[in-house]
Amino acid sequence: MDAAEPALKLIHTSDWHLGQTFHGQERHVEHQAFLAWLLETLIARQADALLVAGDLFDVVNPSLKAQELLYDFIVEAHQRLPALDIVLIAGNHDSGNRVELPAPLMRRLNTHALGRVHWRDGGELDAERLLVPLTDAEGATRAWCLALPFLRPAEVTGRTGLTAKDSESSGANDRKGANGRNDYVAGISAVHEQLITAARDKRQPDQALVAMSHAHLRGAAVSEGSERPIVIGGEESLSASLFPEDIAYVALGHLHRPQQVGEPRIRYSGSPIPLDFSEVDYPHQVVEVTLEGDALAGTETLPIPRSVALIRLGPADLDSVLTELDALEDDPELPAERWPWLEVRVDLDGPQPDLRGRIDAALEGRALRLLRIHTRYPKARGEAPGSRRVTLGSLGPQALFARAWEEEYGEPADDQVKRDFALLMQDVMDAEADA
Ligand SMILES: [Mn+2]
Repeated sequence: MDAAEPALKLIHTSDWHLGQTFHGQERHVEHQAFLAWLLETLIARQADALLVAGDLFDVVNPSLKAQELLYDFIVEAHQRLPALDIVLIAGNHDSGNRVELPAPLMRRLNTHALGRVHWRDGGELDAERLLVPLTDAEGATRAWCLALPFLRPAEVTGRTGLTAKDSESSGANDRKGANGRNDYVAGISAVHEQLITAARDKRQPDQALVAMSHAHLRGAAVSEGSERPIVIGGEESLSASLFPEDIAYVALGHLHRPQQVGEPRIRYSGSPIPLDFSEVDYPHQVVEVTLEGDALAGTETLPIPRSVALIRLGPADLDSVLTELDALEDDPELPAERWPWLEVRVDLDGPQPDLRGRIDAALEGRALRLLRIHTRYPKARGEAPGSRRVTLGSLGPQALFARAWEEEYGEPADDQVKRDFALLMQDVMDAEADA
């Protein structure tokens, strides 16, 4: 190890989902608390760069308030850490165009926002604009960030020069059709390869390569409550072998649970706040990445304090749930905007007209915010699916579609149909951005 060269320090985070509404409630306070903590952490850790691996916003048309959170943070981070490089990529929830709109302004703040990939006339990737230099406190380039925004199928499929390479999958393409998954996977893989080749050409000795991607890697654990599946999912996910050994670190976004994929240099940082009640059971975190020369020296996970608790009661019968509720400790000193979010899950034998009233009565005077009552009728199980009560809010669009399909055709939708539905849904979301 060369003692003369201090290490380069990066903080990796992703899936902020600024502007998320949670069963109708806004989460600005939680995002604000996270961003304040992040700023102090960047300062305390003397970070050289911040990498945000996609899903900056929750929707393609974020509210002004959500945009304010992001841009206020960037300005303040630059004021307090003028040497900090910030790299942002668009995720599948983001509009690539929107993320890039203020890019010229952000460059003045050492911030690089990559929302789209561009193509040269010859059909090959414009890799140059996706290669961001990461500099140390003296301004010397110590690493190159390969900042690859989320790629929509329409951006890579059917593109000459992208799919030809992957000959093994071309046979399956005949069967799957022109927009089949293999074209998409092969296209994404080729984009990664072209970007890595360009980065290798550009790097000087001792400069590290750091990749950023918003993608679903094979073998990683999903959180079904809040991740909108990338059109490809499960078996069609990408292989970690896309990132060869000479990439010192891979900063991934998309999956909300923090995890490494196979090896410590390939990681999901996970989302900074739980985006669903199913995501409360693990510590949310950012990853501190230390590079020495062109190699990874180590990673450390930094737990993010939870500013608002998420509490889930039940599932149990109403009396048990009310007892559980009574036993909960709340803090009347907390400002109302910090009161815990509460989900109450109740098993019922039949209609219970005063359900809401009894829960509300139990909550009277408590420093708790009821977000949702989820009811189940366990005794009705085993009857026709239609007799089971579900609310629209408890089903995502995918699950709702799957149920409707099964009811209509009497058999479950196959993978191709589910994929086509996901593709259509992404198109609808994207069209909203252009509207
Ligand atoms: Mn996400």
